[in-house]
Amino acid sequence: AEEGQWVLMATGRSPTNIAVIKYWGKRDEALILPVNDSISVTLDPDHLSATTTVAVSPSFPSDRMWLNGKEISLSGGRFQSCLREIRKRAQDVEDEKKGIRIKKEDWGKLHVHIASYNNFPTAAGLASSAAGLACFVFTLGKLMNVKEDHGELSSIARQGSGSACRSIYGGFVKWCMGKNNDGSDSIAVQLADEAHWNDLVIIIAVVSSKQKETSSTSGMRDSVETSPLLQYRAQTVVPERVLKMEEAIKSRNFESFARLTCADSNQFHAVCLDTSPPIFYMNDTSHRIISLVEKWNQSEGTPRVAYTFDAGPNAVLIAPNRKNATILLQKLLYYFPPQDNDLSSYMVGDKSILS
Ligand code: 2P0
Repeated sequence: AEEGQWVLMATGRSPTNIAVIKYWGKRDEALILPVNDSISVTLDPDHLSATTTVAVSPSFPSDRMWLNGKEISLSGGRFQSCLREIRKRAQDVEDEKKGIRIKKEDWGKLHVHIASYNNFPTAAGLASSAAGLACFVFTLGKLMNVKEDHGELSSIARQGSGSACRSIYGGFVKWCMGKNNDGSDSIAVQLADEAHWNDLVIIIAVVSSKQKETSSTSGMRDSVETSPLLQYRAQTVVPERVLKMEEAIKSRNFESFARLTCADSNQFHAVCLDTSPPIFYMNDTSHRIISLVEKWNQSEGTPRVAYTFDAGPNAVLIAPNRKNATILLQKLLYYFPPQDNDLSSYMVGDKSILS
């Protein structure tokens, strides 16, 4: 490269995460501060993850971003917040091989190019913003030699998309809502690492590949403004449930884990129904999957599998082991034969492998 034409790059990969205690509702829209704690499982990066390359060069006249090869606008406030927060913490960088030296005060003058890919079709409605924003913050931090710990990075990712703060860690993660008005204590912490309870198997049943009709951001705003159930959930139900879920995860108590996961998914969707106008994320197929699992669990007297649904109709099913996952798959294939076109695909794997 000519003098001043150098390019410095960093690449990172972040998986998406599935909440078992749901985040739904903000107490501060700008800083993205939630009304309750949430807990999630981070998937293996080989599946449902974002890979992002961030490049910086004096030859870039502006910040630009490409998602799956298509340029997208960076004008939204959330990306800008993450970019600003990382830039503020940038340190000196020296690459002797390339003869590049960037002083920390010079980062403000340099523009970035960001290229991000999801390894799962975005159209399937599963690729959440969580993996993308977490990856962007983490990789940009690496490029700019940011020294902050994971907690601080999670707080920056949170400002890109709430659920993104949980994807900064693998394993089981809790997003603590925090008490402060400035968001300084609204961070994610790891409850248990990737190796813990890795015989769990996660199956994602893709019920619909259509984009959801109500975005999470506007849906939860409406819920905060209109749902009395949301207030009760945030103040009374979740605090106790979070403690029980932490205990269930720690002791690998699948029965408790499954009961709490299903109950919390159902309450989240009840809050959606309690919203005015009501929000319907699940469809008939989702409801049939719930019935199938509930009947099976009840006939066995103890949960064989847990279900949870996010802001869309796709089912996330969690089994305690391969045996139960296999039986579940047989049931799904029997009741939802692939030619139905109802349930278009299954993704199977343990919590660290989805294939
Ligand atoms: C969750 N969801 O805990 C919940 C459960 C969907 C249902 O986090 O506005 O994309 O960017 O903070 O993080 C989806 O909401 O919303 C979400 P913003 P986000 O995973």
